[in-house]
Amino acid sequence: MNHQSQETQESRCRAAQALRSARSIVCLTGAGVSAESGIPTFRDAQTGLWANFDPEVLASIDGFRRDPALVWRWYMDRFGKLCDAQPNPGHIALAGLEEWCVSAAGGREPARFDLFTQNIDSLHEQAGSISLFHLHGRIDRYRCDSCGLPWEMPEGGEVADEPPRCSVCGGLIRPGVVWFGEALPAGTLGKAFDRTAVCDLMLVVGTSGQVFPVAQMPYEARQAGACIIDVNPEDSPISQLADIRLKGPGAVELPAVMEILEASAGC
Ligand code: BV8
Ligand code: ZN
Repeated sequence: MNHQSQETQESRCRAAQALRSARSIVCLTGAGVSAESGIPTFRDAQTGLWANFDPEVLASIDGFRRDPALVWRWYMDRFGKLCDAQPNPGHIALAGLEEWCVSAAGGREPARFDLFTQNIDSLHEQAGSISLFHLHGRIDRYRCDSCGLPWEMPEGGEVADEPPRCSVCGGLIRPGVVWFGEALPAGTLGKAFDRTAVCDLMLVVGTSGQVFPVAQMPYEARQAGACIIDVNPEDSPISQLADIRLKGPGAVELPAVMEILEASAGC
């Protein structure tokens, strides 16, 4: 085994040992965990029709108010791409890790495991994650921007080129996501920071750590004395903070760590 892969294997072993001894795990995921499902990350260069648009403008309340049809078309385009996406081995490994933690596998005390995602896709649900919380909403939920009345996307129906109108108040229908400049759902955000304050391990997968207040979570976990594991092929502010770095794709690193955990033979 060459030096680089030996180092990688050692980091995976350290991650497995940290997970094995943790009693209260918080997992935070970002767009990178869905990359191997073919979903461009939030800051991947926008392509095709959207190449000249800044996602932070399109994903903002100001952007929607300024040009609702443009923003609506961007979400319909993303929603269409998401419909065919499948969970990848990274999503599946995280669902397996949750089950391993709570089932007290390996004769250990059960551990607490909660997954907080910034992603608006439902791939964690499809992979089987249970204790799962969406911090930035979901692209498959819609509501009236004025009165909040939920709105159902018509089954297989043609999607209009501009936002439909609310049947009750005539307001514009919008995706149930949290836009820049909007508050996150208070209950979910409160739970995320409560769990962060008491966790003894935070597993961060596929986030550039640029969007607040969520990006604050690893810093608060560190403050609370938790071990930070970062899974990302690139450097990020969180990888600098991490105690253990798995420098690779989630779809490779997470199954590799699960394999070591389930072998229970240690490293
Ligand atoms: C708010 C939903 C207040 C929509 C998104 C300080 C405190 C509070 C707010 C702010 C603050 N400073 C600035 C702000 C304002 C702003 C903000 O953070 N701006 C940033 C740009 C500086 N925050 C807000 O506006 C938030 N609201 O605070 O409101 C308030 C309070 C009361 C009343 C009114 C207002 C709202 C933020 C939420 C915005 N919505 N998404 C949509 O998706 O369309 S955020 C968007 O970024 C996505 O959700 C995305 O998930 C999220 C974070 O990005 P990442 O997930 O990290 O994705 P990214 O592409 O950046 O990185 C991917 C990573 O994966 C990379 O590192 C890459 O290397 C890695 N990767 C690639 N392949 C793989 C991989 N990793 C693993 N495996 C691989 N295969
Ligand atoms: Zn309405």
